[in-house]
Amino acid sequence: MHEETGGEAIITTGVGQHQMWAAQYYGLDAPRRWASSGGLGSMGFGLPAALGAAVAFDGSQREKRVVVDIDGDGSFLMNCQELATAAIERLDIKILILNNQHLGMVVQWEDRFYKARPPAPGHGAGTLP
Ligand SMILES: Cc1ncc(C[n+]2csc(CCOP(=O)(O)OP(=O)(O)O)c2C)c(N)n1
Repeated sequence: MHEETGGEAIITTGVGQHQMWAAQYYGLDAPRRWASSGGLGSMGFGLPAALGAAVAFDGSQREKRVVVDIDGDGSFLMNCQELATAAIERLDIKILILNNQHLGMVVQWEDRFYKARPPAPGHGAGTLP
C-alpha cells in the first residue's frame, strides 16, 4: 500500500494488534500521514478519523489524498454505523479490516500474563469476542 500510494496516503487505525502492525510495517516516512489513537487508545477511532481526513483532503481546499482506515474487526464494529455518514456524504475512503475474529490484543495479553485464562466465557480462542 505504501508503494502503491508513494507514501502519500493518510492512514487511520483502530486500537489493537492491527494498529501495532500498521505502525511497524506500513513504512511511514513523512509527517501528517498517520491518525491513530495512541494516547487514550480509543477503539472505534479509525472510521470517523478517516471520514474527517477525507473531508479535509477532498481536493477542494487542500489536495486530494487517498485515505485508508486499517482497522480491527472489534474496533470497526464500535463505529461501523458511520458507514452511513460515508455513504450519505459520498466520502472517498478505503477500509482494510484485519479480521482475526478476536479482540486480538486482549487475547494476547491474556495469553502472555494470565496463562491463557480468558476472563469470561466466549472470550477465548476459537470463539467470537
Ligand atoms: C473503547 C475501547 N474499549 C476497550 C479497549 C481495550 N482494548 C484495547 S485493544 C482491544 C482489542 C481490539 O480488537 P480489534 O479491534 O479486533 O483489534 P486486534 O487487536 O484484533 O487487531 C481492546 C478491547 C479500548 N482500547 N477501547
